[in-house]
Amino acid sequence: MAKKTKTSPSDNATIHDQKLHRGAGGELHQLAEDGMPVLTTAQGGPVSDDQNTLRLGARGPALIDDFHFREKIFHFDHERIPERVVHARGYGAHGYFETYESLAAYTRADLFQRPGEKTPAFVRFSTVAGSKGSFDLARDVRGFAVKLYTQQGNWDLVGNNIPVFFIQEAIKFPDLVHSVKPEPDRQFPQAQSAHDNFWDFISLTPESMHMIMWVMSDRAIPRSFRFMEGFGVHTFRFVNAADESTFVKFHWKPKLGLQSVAWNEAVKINGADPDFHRRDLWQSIQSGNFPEWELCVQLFDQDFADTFDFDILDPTKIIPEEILPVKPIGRLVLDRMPENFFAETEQVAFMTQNVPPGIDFSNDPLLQGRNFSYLDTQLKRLGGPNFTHLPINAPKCPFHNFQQDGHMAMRNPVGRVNYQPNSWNQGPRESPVQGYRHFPAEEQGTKVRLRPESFADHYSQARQFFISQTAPEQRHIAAALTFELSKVETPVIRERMVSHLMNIDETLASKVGHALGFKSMPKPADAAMPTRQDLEPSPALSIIERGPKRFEGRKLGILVTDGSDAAIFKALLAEITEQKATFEVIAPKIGGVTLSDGNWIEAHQMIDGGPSVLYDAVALLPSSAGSSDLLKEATAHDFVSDAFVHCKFIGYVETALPLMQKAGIADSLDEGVLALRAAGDVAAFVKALGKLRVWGREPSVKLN
Ligand code: HDD
Repeated sequence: MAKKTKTSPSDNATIHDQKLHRGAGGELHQLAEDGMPVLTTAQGGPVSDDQNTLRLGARGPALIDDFHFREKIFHFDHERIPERVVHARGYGAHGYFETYESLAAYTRADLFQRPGEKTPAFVRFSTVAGSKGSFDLARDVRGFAVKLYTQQGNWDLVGNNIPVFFIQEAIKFPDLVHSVKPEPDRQFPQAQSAHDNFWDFISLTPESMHMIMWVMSDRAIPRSFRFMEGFGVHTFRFVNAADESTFVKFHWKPKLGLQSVAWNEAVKINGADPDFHRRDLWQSIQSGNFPEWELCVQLFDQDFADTFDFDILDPTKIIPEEILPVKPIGRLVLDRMPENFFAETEQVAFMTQNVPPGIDFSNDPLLQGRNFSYLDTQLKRLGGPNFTHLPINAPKCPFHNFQQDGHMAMRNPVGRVNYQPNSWNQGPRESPVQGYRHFPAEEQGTKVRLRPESFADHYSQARQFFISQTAPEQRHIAAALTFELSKVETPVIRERMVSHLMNIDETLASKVGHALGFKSMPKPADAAMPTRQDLEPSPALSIIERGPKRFEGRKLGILVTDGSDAAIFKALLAEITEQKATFEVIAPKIGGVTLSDGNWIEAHQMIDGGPSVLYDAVALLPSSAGSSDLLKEATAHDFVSDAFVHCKFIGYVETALPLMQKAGIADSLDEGVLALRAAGDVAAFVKALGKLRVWGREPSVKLN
């Protein structure tokens, strides 16, 4: 029998003539002949051959003895868990929330007590309708779910990038979702609302009209998760140590300002890079440009609620910021990508009912229904009641209870006591002082199935949203409605929908009706509340009004060829870096190009793989010879003409003119197409990029 060799903790060792390595935890790893750890089964058994199944003779049948093959395939066959019934496609990141000031006057929530306090966070962004593998730039609501691991347990603020919702009642949620998902007989369209079932349901559900205005706006096609707002949607309560309640609405404001893409662009991005939003978040965090949002609150009391035009429990209504300003209370920074997508982003379980002491619910019927729903979905998705044992879902504060057993229990009680009260003076105890106290709201009434009358005005805020938009944004809403309804095959649904628009804005309705080819306009839809209020516009609702001042966080696409002007190229890079923006070099070959000064530069994309829809602005720097070569490339023409049509800023050198001619834009140069004659022109060009788009160009290119 071979003799065991004694090993010291840090040393490699030999047992039974095997090479061994002691790991960080003191465990011994078997090493393969080349020094790498030996491949093992899930039971830890070393594997000799992972290339061939065990069979009877080289050409014979497989043998049932092959436990390694059986285990490997068994595990593979079980890799998938059910995708989320909504918000299936998502992308998450870790970070922290930092409190600005003590909010003790309003809430006893521990995370809001001390200025500068940092609370670990995990955020998952998502689309709603598409399945897990769908594309990022669907016209859709974006989920904005935040898990804050507070010292008093996890707080999940499960919001969206739109502050209102389609329905007022949770009982309608399955109908809403069924209608927007692929139709059940044909199972298409994927990740799209442009089909009969969705618009049928919507046109029969007038309460959805306000949300529809948002979803048809550019809010539903954000440029990046980093450039969108988030909202808690419902009215919640803050409750302080004296058990006094203040109503609160939560807003996340992106530090880099708002930005969306054009629909024509979105459609092309989906083809060029279906992972556009994921890649953007990944790249910015990996490169140290950490996205940031401010958490802002609207705080109000019952007196305000009583005098406000709408019911603060109605999730289809906002409180305009001009009426009740938002107060910044902290910032959220995302600075770390998950190490494993499945373990973290897929298995993270958000639940609206996860609130710490000091945060409570209102009677919003949608919120109350949500509080009932989310636990079920996690049980279904994650397979058992112990999903809180998964590291991504476990609280980061100490926790103690007598819950035990069940599938995959990772934390198990030790000792005799697993109940209370007990005589053994052991175990955790409830604490009326420190424990969660529900706000003692006084409630009374008869049991009814009734929608309050105060929820009946479905058009006033829909109109307010529309009239708060700038002219280009209004054009986009009309174009989006026209596009979506053009995909509806049943004329009566189109008409019914336009009859609702008549109640929102007659000009919008007639624009859409005309674009759909209506011979005459339908009558306005019957309204539950016949008089529409004429609300003041709220400029805070416009994306363009809330855009950035600088090009920071955006990306310039620089088209180069061999012989491109090195001085202009270098000046561009310097200015872009100074603006804290990024760039990609697009070249005829991925191998890169040699600039006019003889220096070689690497390309990030070859022309076919880097269409201009992937960039916020473009610079055309081909040399004379390069430009004439690009004349033969369809994707090079598209690069130029798409950038122009999408109203982007374009910087160009003289030698790019033949290419611009070929792309059909050389004769329509405007203030957004800037000549880069010398390095000195570059600063002015990069400064102009902060405006992001030349919307004045839009009517001439008929973008939508
Ligand atoms: Fe929901 C997921 C946001 C209404 C039922 N919802 C889900 C997610 C977000 C929202 C962001 C994805 C969380 C993640 O990334 O894992 N949902 C909202 C908002 C709503 C809303 C802002 C209205 C204001 N949801 C809503 C209702 C119901 C649900 C009315 C049911 C009555 N939602 C669910 C769910 C999901 C979900 C079925 C699917 C996957 C999950 O929960 O974890 O339970």
